[in-house]
Amino acid sequence: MKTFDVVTTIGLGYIGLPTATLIAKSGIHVNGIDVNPKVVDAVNKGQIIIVEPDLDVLVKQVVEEKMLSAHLEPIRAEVYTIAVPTPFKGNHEPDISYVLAATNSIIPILEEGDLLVIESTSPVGTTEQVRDTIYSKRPELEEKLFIAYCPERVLPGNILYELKHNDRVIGGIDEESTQKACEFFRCFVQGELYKTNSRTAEMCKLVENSSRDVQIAFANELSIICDKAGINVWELIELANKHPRVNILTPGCGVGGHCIAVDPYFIVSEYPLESQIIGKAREINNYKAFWCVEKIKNAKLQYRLKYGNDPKIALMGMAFKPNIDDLRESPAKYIAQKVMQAEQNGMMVVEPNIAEHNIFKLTNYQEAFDRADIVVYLVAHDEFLKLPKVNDKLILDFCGISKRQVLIGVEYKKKSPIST
Ligand code: SAJ
Repeated sequence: MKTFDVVTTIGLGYIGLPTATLIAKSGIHVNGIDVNPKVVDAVNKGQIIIVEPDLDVLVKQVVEEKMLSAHLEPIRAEVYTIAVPTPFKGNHEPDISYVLAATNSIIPILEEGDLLVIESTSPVGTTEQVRDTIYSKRPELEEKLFIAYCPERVLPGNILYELKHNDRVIGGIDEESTQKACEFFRCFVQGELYKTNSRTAEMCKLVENSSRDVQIAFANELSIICDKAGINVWELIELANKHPRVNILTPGCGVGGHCIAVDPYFIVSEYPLESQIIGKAREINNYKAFWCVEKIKNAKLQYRLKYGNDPKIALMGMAFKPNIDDLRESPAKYIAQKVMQAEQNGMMVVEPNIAEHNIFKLTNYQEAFDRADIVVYLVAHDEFLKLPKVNDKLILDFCGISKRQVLIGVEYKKKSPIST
């Protein structure tokens, strides 16, 4: 099998840097390229500016061993990987300009026999577009390069493990490209490598995240129906999931992050008439956050009508999912913004995973809980599970804290009637 000596990885973010590090660890020299001088400086000092367990130790090690170095401009290699962001524009259309800019930056240094792998989440057809872009500028290389698409599937917080152990889907622009890319990934991936073409591999990534979005939308829709029907949705889902072929996910305050809340639009924008369920799931998951805002405002109004004064409200959690510090596309942050736009009086914002925030003044979770008349659970952080169950406060539980408290045996602290 072919061995590889030098790789250039473009984009040293959440995916690119761990990937570059893992490749370097496998004994291949890696040139990491990033447009941000701060990232380049940090990596060359063996440091990182993102939060990911164990990555700092590994980066330091491979930099000290001179297996990884960072640069602002691409350096000649035999394999190039692209892991740059693909955001969407205002109208939810994918923006592949970073992928094309990365491609253009290496076109002058490409040579016959080189392999190029795109890892960025991309709309269907991107790899072919990259191929056409390269061959239009370097026609002498036509059919002499290997070009493939191989999406990542890692979960932030567990990236190093998953990069190595997850199965991968690899799709080339032709069979030779697929084969060559498989040989490359075999150098540092232990999971299975499944071969396909580039369009299927691109769609596969989009479909994985859309599938999860649709499933979460089902759970979120149930939570809204059950609220109207006077049914405890957590108990309902637990019971329904006793069926051997039913597995309903967990409702929350919406869907956040930079993947599941974004990738389905790459399908919807291209196939608007055909992607009815995928589009509707996006709507439902976005609506869930709006619904939570209305619930909080309504609870506040009810309290004011009953007691003649404003309640103190604790908004528990700002991250886009439990036990992380990442606020990107966070529905909890959106909810806090909307609720506080209306009125800031008596509002307390809690996020135990970050020390400070440039917009919100953060309150310690225990203090906020103790002082609050209304406790709103937005994110199921572990810290909140330890808080006592009380019935002298109104609890708005949008993320299933109460169910998890039952599982770990948290008892009621007081026995007075619910007062709203
Ligand atoms: N969520 C719920 N209920 C659930 C599960 C999740 O409301 O039952 C919410 C979370 O709170 C969060 C959002 O969904 O707001 C997304 O969280 P997640 O843990 O489902 O996914 P991400 O965005 O951290 O990572 C996803 C993963 N994709 C799939 O599970 C199909 C990961 O494997 C991908 O690599 C990643 O997207 C990516 O980079 O595309």
